[in-house]
Amino acid sequence: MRTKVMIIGSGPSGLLLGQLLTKAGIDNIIIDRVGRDYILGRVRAGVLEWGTVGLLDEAGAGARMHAEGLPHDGYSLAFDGRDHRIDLHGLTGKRVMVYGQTELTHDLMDVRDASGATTIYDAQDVQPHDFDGSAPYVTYVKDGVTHRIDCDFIAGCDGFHGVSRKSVPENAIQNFEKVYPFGWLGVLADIPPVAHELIYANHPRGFALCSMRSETRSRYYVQCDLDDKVENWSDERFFDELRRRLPEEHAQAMITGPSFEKSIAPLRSFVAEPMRFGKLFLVGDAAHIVPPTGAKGLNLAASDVFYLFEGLREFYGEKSEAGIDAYSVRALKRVWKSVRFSWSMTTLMHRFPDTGNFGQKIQEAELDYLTHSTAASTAMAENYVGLPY
Ligand code: RFL
Ligand code: PHB
Repeated sequence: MRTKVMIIGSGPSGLLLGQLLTKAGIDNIIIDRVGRDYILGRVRAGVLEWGTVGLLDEAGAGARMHAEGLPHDGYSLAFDGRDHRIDLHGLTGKRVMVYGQTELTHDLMDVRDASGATTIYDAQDVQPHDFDGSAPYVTYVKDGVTHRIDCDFIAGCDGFHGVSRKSVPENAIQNFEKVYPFGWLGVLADIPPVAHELIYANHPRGFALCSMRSETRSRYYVQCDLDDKVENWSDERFFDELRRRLPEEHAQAMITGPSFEKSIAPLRSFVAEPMRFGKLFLVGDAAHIVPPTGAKGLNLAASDVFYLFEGLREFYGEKSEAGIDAYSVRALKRVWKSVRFSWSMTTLMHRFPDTGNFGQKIQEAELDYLTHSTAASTAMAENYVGLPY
């Protein structure tokens, strides 16, 4: 079998790239080691930058998002018992869209199915080969039989634990990493969100976030210890802790109910450089991870896809390699700015084990400055709605 672009990974990066390529008439195959239902069972991102919204529209996958997603013009920073709104739209003229990654992935899978493009699920031992030469190919095992697909390019859209980055010789890649000394415990419950907009709360007991998936489904998080276990957190304990970390008016207004998903995620900043190795491109979480505090992971995956798609379209349409040659440099410039923003929001909002009450006071002073200086809140808002591509 042969295709132009072989895409490893059927998460948001792989599906979005695949759909943009298909719409541009560039033949591609997506391959994933797990199945559709498993991918749709993962609860992850919830906030889309407007650039991501535009790319989903361009891919022809935006209809349900516009019908069911919630455009947000601001969010709250809560600290020292009070709540301060960051007016995203007033400060930047832009807004974000609250729409779950699960829904977005579902929509992209549906448009791909409708396009007739090939997706191979439940493939074992997926391996990219010869990407430093002129004839790359991918092998995989399905139902006990080994298959080979030849291609012009391989897009490694296979997430942080995927095979693409691991296939690059160690001396050709440089990794930058910071692991944070805490995690996020998240719950999903069919209860109305405590407020119409997201609340990011700094509290001496630790960070908390009130997000949502719809008017009737809430997504809430509390900072927890890295070695904590979901089994230690009954719904009752979770909601008690969440309430304690929120300003009184929200704590009192909060409606609780049984959760149907509960999980702990570690927090990490990670970047691999470069993002291109001959005919192999790393895209999205395969190349970089940000802590979720700035809501940037999925949005960075989308901007990588934009740069790579432009490069491939130029290659096939205009026979120019300029775009693919520039991919890594262009993508990394934006990646590092989002890595910086996510790190700074994480540092500002969480309780760190080693900084004590001094650290808490410094955070409160910075939050007070941020929420009262138009210059500082504009800088924060500009990063949150998404820097230009
Ligand atoms: P994914 O989604 O991990 O998809 C990778 C796909 O590759 C497959 N795969 C393989 N396939 C073949 N062979 C192999 N060897 C393979 N290894 C892996 C996997 O099965 C999978 O289907 O990466 P992608 O597409 O780059 O997308 C990245 C996003 O998923 C991620 O950045 C976001 O979820 C991060 N994130 C958030 N991002 C935001 O922009 N806004 C948010 O509000 C936000 N909140 C979050 C988040 C991530 C979280 N967690 C749990 C990590 C909240 C959380 C809690
Ligand atoms: C979410 O809704 O899951 C969410 C929202 C904002 C973040 C992180 C996660 O910063």
